[in-house]
Amino acid sequence: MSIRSPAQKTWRRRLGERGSVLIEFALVTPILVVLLMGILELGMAFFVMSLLEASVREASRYGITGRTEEGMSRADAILAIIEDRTIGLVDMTKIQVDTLVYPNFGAIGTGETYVDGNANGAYDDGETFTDSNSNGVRDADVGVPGVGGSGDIVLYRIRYNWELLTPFTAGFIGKDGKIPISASVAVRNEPWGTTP
Ligand SMILES: [Ca+2]
Ligand SMILES: [Ca+2]
Repeated sequence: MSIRSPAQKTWRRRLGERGSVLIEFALVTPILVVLLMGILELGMAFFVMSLLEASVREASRYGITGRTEEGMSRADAILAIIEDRTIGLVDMTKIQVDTLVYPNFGAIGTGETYVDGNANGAYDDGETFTDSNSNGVRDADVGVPGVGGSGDIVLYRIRYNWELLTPFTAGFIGKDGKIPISASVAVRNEPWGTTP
């Protein structure tokens, strides 16, 4: 029979405590890492979102002036502004930039009016509609693609799927490893008239 001194007992107890601390640490560390990665991913997505919002505002500020750059269409100049303001973080081949012209601010996001013949609350083929943009089909959005002329109301809209940097966080953030981001701004073009 061995008799342990009080010092040995304290030592063993401390070893035991240290062991359980190590086990707790081993259990908690992966959770902390995932949590940290999640925070970093969300932070990055918010950063890209703020860049996209700033870029769409900047693009619209250029657009309302009606100014054209040498050898570049206004639409291309708008894309160039967005590319420049997103500091290379956005894949310009995957971004969706729409500029839509509306008859008034209230029309933004509205569809062409129709008579709901079968009263199902939705437009169905064959129901009568007002073809306000004269393209022969009923549109769910009355906006006409384009950057607009003098005094026109234009909606600038960006849609982008930000890809997560760490695929293992996809389990609890975003959709299929991506975070959909959209930014839009509606402006009225300055009345630049026609050049004499
Ligand atoms: Ca209907
Ligand atoms: Ca139409």
